Amino acid sequence: MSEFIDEAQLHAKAGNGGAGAVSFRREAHVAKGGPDGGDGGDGGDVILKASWAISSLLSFRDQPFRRATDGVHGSSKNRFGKRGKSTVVDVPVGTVVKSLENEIVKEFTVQNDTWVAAHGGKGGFGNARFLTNQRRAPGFAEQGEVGEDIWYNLELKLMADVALVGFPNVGKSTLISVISNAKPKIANYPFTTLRPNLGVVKVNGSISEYVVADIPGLIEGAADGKGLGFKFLRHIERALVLVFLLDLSTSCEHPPEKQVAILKEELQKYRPELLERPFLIVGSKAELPEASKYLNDGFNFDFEISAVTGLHVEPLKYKMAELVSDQKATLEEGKIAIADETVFKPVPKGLKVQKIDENYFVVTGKDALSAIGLSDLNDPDALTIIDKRLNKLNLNKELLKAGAEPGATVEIGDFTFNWEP
Ligand SMILES: Nc1nc2c(ncn2[C@@H]2O[C@H](COP(=O)(O)OP(=O)(O)OP(=O)(O)O)[C@@H](O)[C@H]2O)c(=O)[nH]1
Ligand SMILES: [Mg+2]
Repeated sequence: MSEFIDEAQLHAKAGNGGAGAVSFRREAHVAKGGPDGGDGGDGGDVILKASWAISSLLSFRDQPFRRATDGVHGSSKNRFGKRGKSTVVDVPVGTVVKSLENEIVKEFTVQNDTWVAAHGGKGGFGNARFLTNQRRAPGFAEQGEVGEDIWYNLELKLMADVALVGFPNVGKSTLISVISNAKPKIANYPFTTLRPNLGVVKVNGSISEYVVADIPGLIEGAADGKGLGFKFLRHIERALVLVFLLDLSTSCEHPPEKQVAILKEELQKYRPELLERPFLIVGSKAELPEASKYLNDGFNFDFEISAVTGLHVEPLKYKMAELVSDQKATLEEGKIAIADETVFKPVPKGLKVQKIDENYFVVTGKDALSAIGLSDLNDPDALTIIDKRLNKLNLNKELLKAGAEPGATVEIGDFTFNWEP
């Protein structure tokens, strides 16, 4: 079934945190009042949310980039910057999120499940936060943290929402080719389709979409193994809606009424529950003159279509969407589980030391970058704070482990210094 896996990439960029402000109160009789620089706001997150309304990853293939907005900088008079707005991105239930190294980081198995794909950066502290007894006039503030910026691989095992069931050569593949993105082989002889085709149907742009399966034609005795269709009946077991496509031309050996009776009987023999699903009775090739014979003899069709001329194809498409969404609405949460195990892999944080050259080291990692994120790196007080923070992150230990010697050049982001343990 591997050909039914939908794949796409997601590039999630969360908002950056706003910077803290450096500001001093203005008072009539004091040259420089106390610090009153407010904090920056946090950046917004990029959040994924599972939704039945989406059936494929097509929208990510069109455009993989999803971003949230930045936090606003703090300002004077202790005014905090506003938080950035988070972005909620709908993904189909059944989506598996993997890192670029192909490790599973999240699976969406139930409706409305949410997960943060990229965390917004924290807003920086304003200079008011750095006021101490010894430090009356801190001349620096914290920069906002950079929001996470991460690529993911997305995978989805496509499941049919609607199955087209019919005798060979009735036009199933032709129909799926005009309503969906599937491009199956079409030919005027029975058993053209040898394997199921899945196609995604988009209705109203991308607000609602569903997956249609075109399976090989069924014939009398299919449930007992006759023809090809039997092998593929299992593909329609999970379909929410069935469409019986009946040939109105003279090329089928049975009239439509007989066709549907045989099809239902075969499904009944295979798995009786299949007949409890909502279904539509659709006449195919309705534009042919010979079709009028059946259309007037009292048998009731839900739709009489022509995939070739497009007759009634649009209303059929909408009706299928309606039945699918009704069915999905009644589905219990958590009915579909794709894998037994869910592995959560935290996004790398902390600090990492890499040796670049003789006694030259580069430090990366989110926490290390945050630690040096102060506005004025020449301010001695600011340097003391950075020193304390890096100590807390065990920078000294990590540098020793990496083989650094006193005097080594150490680079963290834009900040370079000579290391004295
Ligand atoms: N006149 C007319 N011919 C159609 C229509 N739809 C399909 N056909 C023709 O019917 C033949 C069979 O079409 P397919 O779509 O391959 O039929 P199928 O049901 O997928 O057939 P199998 O894969 O063999 O089960 C082709 O020659 C199509 O061009 C239609 O609406 N009107
Ligand atoms: Mg076909």
